[in-house]
Amino acid sequence: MKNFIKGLPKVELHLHIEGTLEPELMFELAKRNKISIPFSSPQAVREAYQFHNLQSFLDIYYQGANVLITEQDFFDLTWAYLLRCKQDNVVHTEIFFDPQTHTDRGIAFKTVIDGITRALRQAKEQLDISSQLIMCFLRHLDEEAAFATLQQALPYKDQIIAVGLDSSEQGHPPEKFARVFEAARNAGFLTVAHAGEEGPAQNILDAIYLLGVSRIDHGVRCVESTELVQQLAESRMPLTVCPLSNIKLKVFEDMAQHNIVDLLETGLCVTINSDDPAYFGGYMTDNFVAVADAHPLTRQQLAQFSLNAIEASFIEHPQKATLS
Ligand code: ES4
Ligand code: ZN
Repeated sequence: MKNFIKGLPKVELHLHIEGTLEPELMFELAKRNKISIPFSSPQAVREAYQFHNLQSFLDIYYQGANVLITEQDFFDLTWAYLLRCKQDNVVHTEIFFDPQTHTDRGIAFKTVIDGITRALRQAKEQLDISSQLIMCFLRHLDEEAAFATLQQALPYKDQIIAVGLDSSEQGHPPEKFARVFEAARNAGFLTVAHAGEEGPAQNILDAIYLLGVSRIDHGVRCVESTELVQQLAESRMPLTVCPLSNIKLKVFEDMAQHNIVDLLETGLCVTINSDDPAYFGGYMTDNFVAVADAHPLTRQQLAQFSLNAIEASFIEHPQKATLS
């Protein structure tokens, strides 16, 4: 089954580029930029990755991003991820980036996006991997900061297909960003949002109705409302599920308890994604294998995850034409 999974063409729809920073590259960039980090070795960094919930992860994750300074750093980060995509036969990837994590440290928006998009262009030419870029707002920051970030993105709107919403879900519901998402949609961006990861099923409904999203990121807590599950199945609203992430952040006790296979069998458009692979112990193939090891799955079902991801992707979306 491992070989079948490895060879299966895959599409990734939920990947934070800052979450692909491997400890070795973190050390290399710290050295290159003369930044001190509170770890003695890459191994020590890995040992510190013991999380008990989303917030305990985010605290370490934002700290890790401090080593990213130059356009070359963002290129190197993105290129390393794209080489991993090639190994895993990921043929298309839609990548989140969090500009506020960097602009709040004095790094220019242009530095971040130029480095990332240079790697994406090179991947198209040299690796035959296509991609889209999704800009996320940090939901623990205020609406005004999100509006300022949207403003900074406007000159780059031909390079950004959608806006998203990530960071701490608890205490920061979708309604906080209803106006900025409306402005983003009016500017021609598609929208997505993390919802129903740690937050309640209501956040999924609010992301759909208040933020106008085309996909729900995570969404696994939809099962708390049978009516919502039925609605998601009928509308084929995609859920970008991240199995290893959910185990590391204790959303489920173990992979056998994960509901992704139930959701697939109920007819939802569920997909498998790696989220923050450098922190959660695995890229795309690892996530597929972890699910298949814990649940009996046919090859047809494994392939269905890829078919769902193609259906859910923003590849050649007609709305793209309105972005330029
Ligand atoms: C994230 Cl797993 C997860 N949830 C919410 N926000 C995030 N940012 C990076 N990873
Ligand atoms: Zn995520």
